[in-house]
Amino acid sequence: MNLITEGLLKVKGRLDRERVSKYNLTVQARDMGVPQRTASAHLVVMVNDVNDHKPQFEFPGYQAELGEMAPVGSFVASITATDNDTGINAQVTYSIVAGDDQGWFHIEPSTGLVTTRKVCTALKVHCSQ
Ligand SMILES: [Ca+2]
Ligand SMILES: [Ca+2]
Repeated sequence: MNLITEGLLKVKGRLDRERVSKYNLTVQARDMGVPQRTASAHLVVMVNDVNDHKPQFEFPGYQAELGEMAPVGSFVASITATDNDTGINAQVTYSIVAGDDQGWFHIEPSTGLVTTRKVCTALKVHCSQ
């Protein structure tokens, strides 16, 4: 007759993948006989990510200077943000959400590279395609 007992493993607290993403556990089973016999097995626990971090910009603000009549496609700035999550939870896309009503600037969604879309004069009122 085989006596089968279950070893149920539970977590004691909240797991944080950003601190520990993988646990290598060694589990031991022992009988109550004399002499006592034991066996061990490995249990690898992978912690799945949840989207609990927002993207963070490298700097709180950016400043750029452009020459008057800079040609279309001129480099303005390179914006970088990182995200401590993983996979799709860490994928960052960039967009300009305010301050560019005239459409002077373009930001590359995947890289954060900002370039000019139009030729702008210093007065900012004469922009042409
Ligand atoms: Ca995230
Ligand atoms: Ca996370």
